[in-house]
Amino acid sequence: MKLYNMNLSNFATKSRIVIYEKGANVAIVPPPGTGLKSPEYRAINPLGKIPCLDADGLIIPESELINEYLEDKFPDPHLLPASPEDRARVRLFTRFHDLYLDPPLRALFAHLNPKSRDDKVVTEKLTELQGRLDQLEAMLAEGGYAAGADFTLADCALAPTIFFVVNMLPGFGAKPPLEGRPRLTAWWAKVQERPSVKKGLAEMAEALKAMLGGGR
Ligand SMILES: N[C@@H](CCC(=O)N[C@@H](CS)C(=O)NCC(=O)O)C(=O)O
Repeated sequence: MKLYNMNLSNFATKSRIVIYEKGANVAIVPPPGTGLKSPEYRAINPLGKIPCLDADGLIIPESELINEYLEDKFPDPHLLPASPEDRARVRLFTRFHDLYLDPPLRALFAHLNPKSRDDKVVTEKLTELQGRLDQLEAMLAEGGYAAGADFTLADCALAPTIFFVVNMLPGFGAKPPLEGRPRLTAWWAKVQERPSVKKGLAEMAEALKAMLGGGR
């Protein structure tokens, strides 16, 4: 089994954290050829996005599908709770992450450089993102992991994106994302201590440093 991966991708990091957490025997490899747009990679994953799992011939794109498959395939340690109700609670976070939290953040990536940024778009997307962070603050469990006492797929989804939020927002002069959000602050401190998360985020940090210092 192999995961097509780029360390800087928050979506790929979602799936790497699950692999690390489960100690699953999955090779982590870069996309072939020249990268995401290469014909070699498009032949494997026509969507052209990362991550993508090659489950011994079954091609599974989409990070959350990959994570659910890994959960089914390698149930120990489990990252979804037992009851349908608790599973729905966890999946609310993963859907919220993919559909609502990531998009405004992603829209800001193109405006990182102050010289070429569109201030109107930045203001709009920052407002949307701050609203999503308020919603997340209201959703998070108190004093534990995202959905309660246990570490779950919810934490795997949120941690890489909050890494970007924490590291990027100051560069836009935005309100610090943890300020006035005590649950998010407590969760962020706790989740970073989890060895699988620590490893995934360290890889992201290294890739971010390489990208920002590229060519020097
Ligand atoms: N919904 C997808 C999103 C994946 C995604 O957008 N990945 C980014 C990297 S973080 C990517 O491949 N971008 C290249 C592109 O969109 O062309 C998932 O959950 O896997």
